[in-house]
Amino acid sequence: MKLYGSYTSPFVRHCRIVLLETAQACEFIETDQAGSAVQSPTKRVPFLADGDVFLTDSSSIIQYLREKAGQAFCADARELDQLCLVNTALESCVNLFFLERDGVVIAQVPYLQRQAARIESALAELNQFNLPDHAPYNDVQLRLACFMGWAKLRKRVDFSGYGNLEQFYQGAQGYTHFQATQPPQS
Ligand SMILES: N[C@@H](CCC(=O)N[C@@H](CS)C(=O)NCC(=O)O)C(=O)O
Repeated sequence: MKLYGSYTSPFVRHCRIVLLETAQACEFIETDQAGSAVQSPTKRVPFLADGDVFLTDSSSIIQYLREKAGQAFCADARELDQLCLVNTALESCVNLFFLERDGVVIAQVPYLQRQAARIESALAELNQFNLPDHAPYNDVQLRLACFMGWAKLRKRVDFSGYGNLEQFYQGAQGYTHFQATQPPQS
């Protein structure tokens, strides 16, 4: 089994945590944008190859890894919806990051302002969640922790108004597999 990704991607980090939690052997192949552009139809990381199986989204990869280990991914539609909410905010955040890096001024584009507003409204909703302060974490919580770690690293979100999320993140930092997958801090 081979997982293709970068050490900074929050989507890839979640997959790496699940690999550690399920103790499955998997080769990690560091892949940049040029690599993903030719190897995956999404032109993004992560993607996973395992014999005949080729998966191109972190959520399907995590479901696959959990299934292989005899574990549940999302327990029900409500939990899946929570995961989608975290993902919606995360994908908007990542898109705005790449656009700004390419010189786009978010404040000048109404649709991008909508994306920025979506991130804040999703965070306000996530801040209302009942979140644990230590492991075990479900995949919604792992995804949220990966999102927060990435947003902090890239200085994309001011979490000071989201006390519950901050408290949750402090707890997640004590989780061994979260620590082990920390992105390079430079
Ligand atoms: N929905 C995808 C999102 C993956 C994603 O956005 N990956 C980013 C890295 S954090 C990427 O490869 N972006 C490159 C690009 O958009 O060109 C997933 O969950 O795997």
